[in-house]
Amino acid sequence: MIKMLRTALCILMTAGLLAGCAKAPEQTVEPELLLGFSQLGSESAWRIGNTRDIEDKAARYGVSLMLENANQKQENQIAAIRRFIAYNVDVIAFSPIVEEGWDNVLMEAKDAGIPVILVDRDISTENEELTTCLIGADFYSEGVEAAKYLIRKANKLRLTHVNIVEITGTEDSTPMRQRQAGFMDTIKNDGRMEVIESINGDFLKSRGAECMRTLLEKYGNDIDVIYSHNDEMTLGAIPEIEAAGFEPGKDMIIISIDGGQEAINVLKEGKINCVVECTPMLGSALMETALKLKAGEEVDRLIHPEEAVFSDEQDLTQIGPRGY
Ligand code: GYE
Repeated sequence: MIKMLRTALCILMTAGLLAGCAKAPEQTVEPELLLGFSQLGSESAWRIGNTRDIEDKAARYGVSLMLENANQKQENQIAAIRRFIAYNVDVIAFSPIVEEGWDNVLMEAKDAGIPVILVDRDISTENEELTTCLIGADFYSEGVEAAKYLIRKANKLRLTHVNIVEITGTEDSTPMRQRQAGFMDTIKNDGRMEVIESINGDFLKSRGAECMRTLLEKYGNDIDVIYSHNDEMTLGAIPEIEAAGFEPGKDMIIISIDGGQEAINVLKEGKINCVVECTPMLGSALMETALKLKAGEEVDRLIHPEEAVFSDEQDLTQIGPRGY
């Protein structure tokens, strides 16, 4: 469904009309920029916050936004990009649900002369020319930060062997691949660390709960750590851990990624030990980049926002409202 924010459209009346002339011609001034954005879905607080931020910033920057939500389906995203091309938008942006399978539709955008911005997630392609840039978090370093926290925690608790279960995000998506890679690369030289199972939770709360039930049935008390690729799955897993008679944050170390308000509240309660921040506030960078492309200016190939780590090592009262 197309949602238009015609924030920059204004109608100038001619001097003739102002002078009271009956048949004054109207002159329409096109908005400075028409941006087509395909959002991948609404699976998490992160995603909803990201969509809201992009809508807000479009309004603030005077950008006319055509927003489509693909409801977690790549085919819907491809169809949306085709509609943006047919509509002849100035710039196309999209958050690819998975990395593979975009070359054909992006070639169509290129042939139509429409620049494409990747938002949040990356694609896998041989042809770098198909997109202009990526605006999104450094997921690899988020995985590294999660692992570094775990190593510090294991040192502090003097653990000699650590059984980890990993609940991963959407298969073949950039955050799933990179959060896993950063984490694995960082723990691999620490002989105490063992990932006993990686299970796919698709970034969804319901799947996080299901995965946790399966893991608890299989390993029970042997689980020392849950490394979850996003807050939603973590929030789904926690009640399952409690229902199985364990205390999350004490009997099991819980590490999450995103840093949405709900997870930060649970971190403050002591049921999550560490949350690596991933900010969804990409709207300003997106609008600025799209305006530059429209003006024919060069843009940076990669824009990573700054991100923090929140954990039980800090004074958590200092964390302000998260906004997502
Ligand atoms: O971590 C998760 C969302 O791509 C960074 O997608 C994003 C991830 C985010 O559903 O909550």
